[in-house]
Amino acid sequence: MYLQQGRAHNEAMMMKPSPDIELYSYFRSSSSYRVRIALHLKALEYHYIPVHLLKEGGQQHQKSFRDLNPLGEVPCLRHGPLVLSQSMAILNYLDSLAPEPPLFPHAASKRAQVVQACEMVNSGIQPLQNLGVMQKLAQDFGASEEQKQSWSRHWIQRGLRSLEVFLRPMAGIYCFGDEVTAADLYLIPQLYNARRFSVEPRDYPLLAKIEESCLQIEAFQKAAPGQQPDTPAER
Ligand SMILES: N[C@@H](CCC(=O)N[C@@H](CS)C(=O)NCC(=O)O)C(=O)O
Repeated sequence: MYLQQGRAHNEAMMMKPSPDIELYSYFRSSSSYRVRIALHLKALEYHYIPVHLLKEGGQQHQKSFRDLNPLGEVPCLRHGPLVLSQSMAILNYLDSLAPEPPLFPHAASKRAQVVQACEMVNSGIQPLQNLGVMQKLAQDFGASEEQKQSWSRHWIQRGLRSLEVFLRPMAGIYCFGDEVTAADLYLIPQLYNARRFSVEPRDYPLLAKIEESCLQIEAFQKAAPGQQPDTPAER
């Protein structure tokens, strides 16, 4: 009974767009890319609000944006009075708002493993090569462009190597079996990002195969950095 009610509610939601969702995003931001995939997978309509991370000294540092996210990072999602940052919090919220398809498995052990894979990217790779870290390395330690690239490559390669090993026993066509989970939403943007630092996903055969499967899904295609309202004509 409750299940049926839940499903009916969810179906009604799927048909009814949620134009009151606003996503503050930057086309090339891998963390924003994760949330865009989730919104498209769940067929939730949203307003895209571009935050240019480089223009005007970085629009993420402007007061109007810091009032939303004091950390000055995208993504940031607004739904009515609720303002959320941190992709993990946002994905959890979206999973409650529109439970189908679920991003996190219900079984506790599987759910924890999916979160582990997400965090291997979210804590173990992305923050170490984030824009603010790169800028600090240059400003305070005089790191050259080449040194910054080499630094980033180190953390990306270390993280992807570990993910390749961790996911091996669990993977199917996606990170965990044959259903998309949040782990895929963290992996695919990180592989996009890896290429920007000349790390080739094909050096990680399992991850490359998962990427190929994910990129066949429309939601991943629509969320891609090349398809956003703020994607420049020439990059
Ligand atoms: N853990 C955060 C990471 C957010 C993050 O680092 N966003 C980057 C873009 S991918 C950013 O806004 N960087 C701006 C800066 O470093 O100044 C999340 O999952 O949302």
